[in-house]
Amino acid sequence: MGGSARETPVLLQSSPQPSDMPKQVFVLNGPNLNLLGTREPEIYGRDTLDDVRKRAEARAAQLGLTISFRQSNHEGELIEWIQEARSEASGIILNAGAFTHTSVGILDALQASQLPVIEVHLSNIFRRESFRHHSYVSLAAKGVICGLGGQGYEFALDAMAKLVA
Ligand code: CA2
Repeated sequence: MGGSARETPVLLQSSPQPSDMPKQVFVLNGPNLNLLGTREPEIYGRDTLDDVRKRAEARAAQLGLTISFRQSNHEGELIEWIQEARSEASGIILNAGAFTHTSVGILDALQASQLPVIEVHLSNIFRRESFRHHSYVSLAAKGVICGLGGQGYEFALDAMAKLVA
């Protein structure tokens, strides 16, 4: 029955589910990276960390990701952020600065997070002093990008978008 009567379309509207929401990536920066753009431009370039952050945010938006971009000079604070990422983020992009070469604590936190990790360095650590050739972070990283300056963060986001898709 009902012949020509049109059925009223029912709009099924559900509240946003985690899978509909943009995925968040933590972009964490370690000691002295707040000095970027002020000294040693021949090694680290002329961009400030704020310039790097703005470009990373723009790339993340193109990729449909949100980022939380942070810097700390304190190992414990970086470890707390990595622990926070377990519940708040889908992946971690990390330039641990000098802690890269020293911190088993950061390695343990990354491994405990079970999140995809991409390690970034502005400089090519393999063209520098031998103590920079070893990275604890690499043991927990899916991949490493180094030597490409601030652009490395954008490449890391491109890769992370695929890893968390
Ligand atoms: O190349 C990188 O991104 C590093 O992670 C930077 C660290 C260094 O200890 C690592 O071996 C490689 C140092 C960051 C210090 O950044 C400064 C920037 C401007 C002026 C002084 C320090």
